[in-house]
Amino acid sequence: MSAPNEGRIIAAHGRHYSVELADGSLRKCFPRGKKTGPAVGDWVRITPQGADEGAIDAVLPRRNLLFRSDEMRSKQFAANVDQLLIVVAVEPTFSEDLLGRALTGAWSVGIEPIIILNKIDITAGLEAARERLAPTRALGVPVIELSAQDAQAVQRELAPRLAGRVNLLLGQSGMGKSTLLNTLVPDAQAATREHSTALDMGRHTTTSTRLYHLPAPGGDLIDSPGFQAFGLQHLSGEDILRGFPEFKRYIEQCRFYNCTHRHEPGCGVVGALKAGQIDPGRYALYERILAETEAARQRY
Ligand SMILES: Nc1nc2c(ncn2[C@@H]2O[C@H](COP(=O)(O)OP(=O)(O)OP(=O)(O)O)[C@@H](O)[C@H]2O)c(=O)[nH]1
Ligand SMILES: [Mg+2]
Ligand SMILES: [Zn+2]
Repeated sequence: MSAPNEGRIIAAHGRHYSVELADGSLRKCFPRGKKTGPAVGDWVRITPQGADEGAIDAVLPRRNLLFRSDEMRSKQFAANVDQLLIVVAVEPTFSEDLLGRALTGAWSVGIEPIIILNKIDITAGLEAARERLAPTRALGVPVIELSAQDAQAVQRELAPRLAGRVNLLLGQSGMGKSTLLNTLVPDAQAATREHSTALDMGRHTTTSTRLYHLPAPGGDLIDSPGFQAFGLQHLSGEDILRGFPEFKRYIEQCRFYNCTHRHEPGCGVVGALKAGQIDPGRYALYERILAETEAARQRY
């Protein structure tokens, strides 16, 4: 059990945070100082102020933090995540680049990813979507096919995998993350509406990250705004390779211990690529991420 003045960040609203305490109560809390703020999922120690406010004194040690970073800025997704639910859909078309980046980001910090292929009721594009997921499926990442609007399917295929874990929904806008949340947590409906902006076409797009408690069999689910970029310039060469587990057995064949798997002679990875044993799209993604981290290092 956590101490009475310890709680968890369940929502981030720019300058202040919603902190949930052990007794279930919520407090609007402000961080002290100007350090990088906590993320949703962080456990914090607070000093209560007044009836329902508080100051965040410290962020307790985290198991992991998923974030992205590019030239312009770095953005935290969530902390202390057990499982990343990467949501793609039959339509609109998803980006394989962003999918690969989300996988790399998750693996680099030890978060288990699974993919949800949503909107399988749109049968016209289903086969094409499956084909685009094939290289990822070949890595052994579970792919769950469902329709977020089909409550029975969601309960059957997804709910048991979420129990006892902190799960983060991540994906491009319009893939159906919030729809899934609303199917899993019927009480969330009001909150989603409250925290989203109605656009023309009656579309609701999520504007802030928030953690919800799932009904039985349980677990926590974090909904997040759709992303359009997933820079990984903070990763080391080793971190990146953790994002490409299919390279591992070929790396053992590289001539040089410090091989970067691009132009070096005797590279096992390049050999496997030429022999058709490594997917060219995955290899191209590796090259892009590596180039990005090198460019970042030259700037500093
Ligand atoms: N046909 C079909 N439409 C769906 C399904 N799931 C979601 N949608 C629709 O897809 C649109 C986008 O759904 P959202 O849940 O708002 O998507 P999101 O991923 O939360 O989007 P952002 O908050 O912008 O990141 C809505 O119009 C949903 O009704 C599905 O299983 N089938
Ligand atoms: Mg949403
Ligand atoms: Zn190599």
